Amino acid sequence: AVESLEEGATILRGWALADAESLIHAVQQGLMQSALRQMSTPGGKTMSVAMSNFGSWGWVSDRQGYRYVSKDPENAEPWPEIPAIILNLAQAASKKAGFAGFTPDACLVNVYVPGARMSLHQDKDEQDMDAPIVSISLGLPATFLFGGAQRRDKVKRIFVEHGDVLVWGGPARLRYHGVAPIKPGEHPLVGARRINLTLRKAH
Ligand code: MD3
Ligand code: FE
Repeated sequence: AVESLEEGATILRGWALADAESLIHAVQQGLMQSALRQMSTPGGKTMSVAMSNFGSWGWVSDRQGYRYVSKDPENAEPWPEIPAIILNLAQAASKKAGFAGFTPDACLVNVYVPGARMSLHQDKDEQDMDAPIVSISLGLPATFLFGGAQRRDKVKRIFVEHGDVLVWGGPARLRYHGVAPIKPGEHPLVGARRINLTLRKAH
């Protein structure tokens, strides 16, 4: 089912369900090369979400700030390639949502355990704000917080679960957003975790 949340924001419920096992397998393969790690914020706090990246560019955060880098700082190697199954799904979903020709060069892997959260922020580290962002949710469900153009704006809560794909672009691209603390639970394919794959055009 395709739902429009508002202009530029589309939820494709269950869009990734048929490929879920292959997606999870591909993620696990990539994480053997570039392992999950909890990054620090520029302010020195450790993020509750564990992260890694696939693609030509990977998003990192440390005391120096937020940026995209072409090599994993943990092993000095290029990040693993974006697995074809993930790339194809993101391209099909963005096309379905009205963004043809999306060519992501960055896939951020976010892994949440119960209690982990992501506070309200904007995604502003990419060079091409015309490209959408595609998010694939696997494992435990979550509540997305979808705000406005300013931090103080009212926030909508959107329940997302295993297999849901969200596409954000156009007027929704710079909205504040976040993830409420993940509730305890077990998912049959991934255990007590939520995996979010976020595909972007960084450069
Ligand atoms: C709405 N990740 O990594 S993806 C992030 O579920 C991030 O892990 C969340 O926000 C997660 O930066 C949410 C969904 C998302 C991504 C970008 C957006 C929603 C967005 C940009 C604008 C509005
Ligand atoms: Fe974000």
